[in-house]
Amino acid sequence: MREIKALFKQFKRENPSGQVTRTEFNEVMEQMGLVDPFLQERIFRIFDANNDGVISFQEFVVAWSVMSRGTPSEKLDRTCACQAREIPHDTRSHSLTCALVRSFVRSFV
Ligand SMILES: [Ca+2]
Repeated sequence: MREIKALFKQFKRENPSGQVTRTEFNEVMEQMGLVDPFLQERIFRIFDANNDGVISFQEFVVAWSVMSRGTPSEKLDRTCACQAREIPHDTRSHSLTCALVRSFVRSFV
């Protein structure tokens, strides 16, 4: 997570608006070895709380703090709760997302 934060700061320097686009975010994830477009999309949506296609610094901090607090299980519960609000009637997709997010969260613990 420290690595993401450093990269976000770099983006902020390069982009005075302080926002990270989907393309930029995907580049960050690719640098971390997360190259699956489905996983990239899910994680981007966790961060992009207002769904405007860019991640503001505030959104980044909120998502980051959610994912960096508590036990891995608690992180997963919170992260999946976010996802459930976005895709409430697609339980199979939700389960897959949980599995993917679990892998993502575990990479930081
Ligand atoms: Ca946003």
